[in-house]
Amino acid sequence: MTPLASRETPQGPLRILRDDDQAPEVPIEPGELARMYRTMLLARNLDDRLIRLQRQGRISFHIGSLGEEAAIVGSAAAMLPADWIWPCYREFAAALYRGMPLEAYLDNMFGNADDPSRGRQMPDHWTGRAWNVGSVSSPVGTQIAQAPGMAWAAKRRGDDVAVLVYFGEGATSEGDFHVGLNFAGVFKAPCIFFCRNNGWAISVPASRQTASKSIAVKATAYGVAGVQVDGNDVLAVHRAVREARERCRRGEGATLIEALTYRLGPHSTSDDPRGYRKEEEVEPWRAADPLPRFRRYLEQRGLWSDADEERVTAEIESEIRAAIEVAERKGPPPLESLFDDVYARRPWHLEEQYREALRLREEG
Ligand SMILES: Cc1ncc(C[n+]2csc(CCOP(=O)(O)OP(=O)(O)O)c2C)c(N)n1
Repeated sequence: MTPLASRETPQGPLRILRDDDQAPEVPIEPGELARMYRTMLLARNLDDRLIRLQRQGRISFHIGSLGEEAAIVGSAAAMLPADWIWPCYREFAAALYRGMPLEAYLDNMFGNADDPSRGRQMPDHWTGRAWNVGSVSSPVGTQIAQAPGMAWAAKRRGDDVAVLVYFGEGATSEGDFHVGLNFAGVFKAPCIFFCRNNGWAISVPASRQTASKSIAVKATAYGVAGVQVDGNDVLAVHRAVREARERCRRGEGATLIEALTYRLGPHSTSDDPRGYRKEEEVEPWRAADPLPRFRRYLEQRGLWSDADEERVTAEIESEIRAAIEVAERKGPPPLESLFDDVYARRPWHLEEQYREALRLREEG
């Protein structure tokens, strides 16, 4: 089920969903399984809609999760409400799973007046303190060093809080990867490092990121647990993260999880992967698409049907349509807000610029 065998550890990644779509002893409630699948469907529909909005010039950018939905939703579903997640940028489905409303996500996509980043960030740079979701940062990998700091603080306070941090395999070539994992290893921070190894960092293949056999094997050097999982098997991802969460609770510290998956789409709305990768490489991963795979499992357990698929898809489409309509109508943040949130007390030079901006607006 993971066509790029060259990225596997010798023992192979953890799998739960078998080739016959059955899975033994899945300790997840049927209602939660359906919610996981629904969120994966929502992510896929959102990707499709947002790419079209970008092509119509209604948003400026989108960075999607096509093909990576199992890795993203399976991991988010395994965390507890008091936990935190530190996203990369593809994990909007994880934030939605944790309760971030669709409208809040779309507020950021439009950079409108209700966007928590007040339109100062690119689209797909959402954040949500209310749902324990850290802010997406543009520089690759910075969150890998921030997350274990937060996890260590929780440990010092004696809170049962763990932190899940997402990143791609390209980010493992950044210094932050070493800083974060080394810190977590030394201080036994309750942190789960979740690498979505999706084969490509824009146009650079995973094979150019490391000479190691895998990303997971690097855990040994940092003295943390390391697991490689089939990232298109939502149940295996859930189990790997839940077990890592339990290690955090027992005070055993961090885990590095490498989820083998594949970026079926472009890096973002700004590139065309046909310029750097061959269609023959993509095809087997289309056949390993995590959505139909999970759906077949749910169907054979009697937890999902064609009628459910049709009803839920229609629900999702109308939710997305309604939320886009509201977010698009809100308009941009007020000009004055440009000068807020920088200093507690505005210094004289900013005060001057502020007055100048108001004057220019009045003059039209
Ligand atoms: C420090 C830094 N270098 C380069 C970039 C440009 N850039 C943005 S995303 C990206 C690829 C990241 O790949 P990966 O970490 O594998 O994550 P993926 O996009 O595959 O999910 C690059 C090089 C950046 N944003 N920050």
